[in-house]
Amino acid sequence: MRVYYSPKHALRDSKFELHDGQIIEPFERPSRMTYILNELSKRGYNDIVEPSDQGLDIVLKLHRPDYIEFLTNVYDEWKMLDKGDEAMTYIWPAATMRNDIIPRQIEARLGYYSLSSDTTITEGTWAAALASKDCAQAAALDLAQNGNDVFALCRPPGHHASSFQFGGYCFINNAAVAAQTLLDRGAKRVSILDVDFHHGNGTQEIFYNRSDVQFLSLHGDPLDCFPYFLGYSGEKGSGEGEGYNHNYPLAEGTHYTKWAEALEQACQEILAYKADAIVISLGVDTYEHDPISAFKLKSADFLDYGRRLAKLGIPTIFVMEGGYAIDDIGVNTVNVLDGFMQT
Ligand code: SP5
Ligand code: ZN
Repeated sequence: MRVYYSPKHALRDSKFELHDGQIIEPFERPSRMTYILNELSKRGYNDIVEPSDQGLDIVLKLHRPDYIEFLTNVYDEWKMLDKGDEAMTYIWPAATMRNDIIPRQIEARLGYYSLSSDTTITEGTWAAALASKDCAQAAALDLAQNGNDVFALCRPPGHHASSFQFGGYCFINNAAVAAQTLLDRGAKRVSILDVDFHHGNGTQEIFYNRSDVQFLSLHGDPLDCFPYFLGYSGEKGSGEGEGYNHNYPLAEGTHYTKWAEALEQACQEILAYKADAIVISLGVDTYEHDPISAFKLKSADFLDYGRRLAKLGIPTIFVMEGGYAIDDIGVNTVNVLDGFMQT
């Protein structure tokens, strides 16, 4: 399986994350990629390609132009104002206030264009996010042209990024970029299956009223788990998109047997939809030792669900999302790919 990867991910190297009332070193850090690359090389995945610049055309079909302009310029603006090293958000348009105005002040705009305070913006963040998106887009082009399954080793991740908000360590929705690229290259229907521990709120929102992309997500019950305010089972899509959104919220502490039952249901929906291609939002933070998540998957379980995904017999792109148990992130990620390749 070919891997798309850019060393430019390392340009995002934030020092601050607000977590449990303290500022800590971010869970989403550059060394995550080192562990995955080491494991890939150990198991013979040597076809690793750095993508070229894919431009912004596809991105602008998914994200609002003012959001993209904001992300392009925000760090320079921040720096000119002589603030700290990283741009941080402290206020949002809460439900009791107006959300139809975009203030001038930079922290207010950071609030307007974000959904959580776990994600700062550093000098290299936008360049890294663009390179991450290029991995997903080049992988999708490869699949569209050659029909081969591919792995987009994206960092920063993407599934929390909505049409106009960053957060949850995400800026551009890489899985959405992959799906849109496939559609633009002739696919009629694309399924996005999100197996990250957290609900893919951004992906859901971007495609909520469309029928050409089916979105399915297995995740920690948002009553208890980030991102809390989306990801409930009653969210089925709207307008044209009604019936094309499927959420499988699962209780904290869920073991593989229960998780695999939900996966089976999602697989049945994908087959009924007759998807031409599948994008897997591959977060391995479902792992039992993940520091910020609460499922109980063991390393061998990743191999098993890789096999189940292969049985669908549909061309597949894996797009890297979360996973913060760094020592084991390589083994768990490559287990999914190996399971998939074995079948
Ligand atoms: C891509 C991805 O996996 N993003 C996840 C972002 C989650 N950030 C907020 C984490 C808050 C976790 N608090 C849980 C405490 C458990 N002890
Ligand atoms: Zn996650």
